[in-house]
Amino acid sequence: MTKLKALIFDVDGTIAETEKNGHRIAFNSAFAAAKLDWHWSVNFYGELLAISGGKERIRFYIEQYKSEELPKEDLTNFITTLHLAKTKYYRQLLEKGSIPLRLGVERLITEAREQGILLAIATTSALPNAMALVEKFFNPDWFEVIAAGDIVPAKKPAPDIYNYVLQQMNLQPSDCIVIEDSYHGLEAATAAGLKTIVTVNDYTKNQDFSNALLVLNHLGEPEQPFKVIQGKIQDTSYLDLSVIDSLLSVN
Ligand code: XBP
Ligand code: MG
Repeated sequence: MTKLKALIFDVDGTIAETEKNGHRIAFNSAFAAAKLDWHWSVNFYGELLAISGGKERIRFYIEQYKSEELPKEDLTNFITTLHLAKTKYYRQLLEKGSIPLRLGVERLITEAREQGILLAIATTSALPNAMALVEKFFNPDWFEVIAAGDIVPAKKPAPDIYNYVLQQMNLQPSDCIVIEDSYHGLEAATAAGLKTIVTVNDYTKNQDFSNALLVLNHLGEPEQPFKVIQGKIQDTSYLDLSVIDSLLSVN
């Protein structure tokens, strides 16, 4: 019988490739609408991803690169307003289908639901963004908890969001597996005592995932096999619950 009780998913970069063609574009649209000549290129945005959270990322950028342009007193309000506009643009991009799910995500979520495995979301992104994605592709009722953004004091790599999910679900870390895409996300889950499978993307593929149970290029499908980047796994082309069970039985 399976030991697993719940799968906890990160959103950005894990459920969908949201960063390059989603959040980044939305930040740039918000800058343009505010008549700021700021532009975050694909490569530069990769550097900015070291800062978790959209509001925190804007603040870092201003402090590092644009400190002379803006009045310090109104900075928090200014960032909040800019980020609200960014959220609006991001949701529009999701609505029009610019942000597809990653390979294997829908299959694994469907299998978990069929087998009575609980589902949860733990993301740094703002709640309206997480909800828009869940509403577009799934149904909020499928998830025991959708934990997002400012609901906890400290964002990833702090473990707060994962501790919150565990509390809300009344589960132990050993009951769950996390699916993440980034070093920050892995560190957050690991610090909460959770075992993590990482599916890398272009922004995260060179990061350190030595704490992960398994590192893949994506979750795979029967006809579109994954590549195993780190870890041992039975001979298969895609990650399903039986593979997760076999991983849990040896780790
Ligand atoms: C995601 C993030 C977020 C998004 C932007 O990290 O860092 O900040 O880039 O989202 P993770 P908001 O995948 O580890 O949760 O603008 O909504 O904050
Ligand atoms: Mg992520």
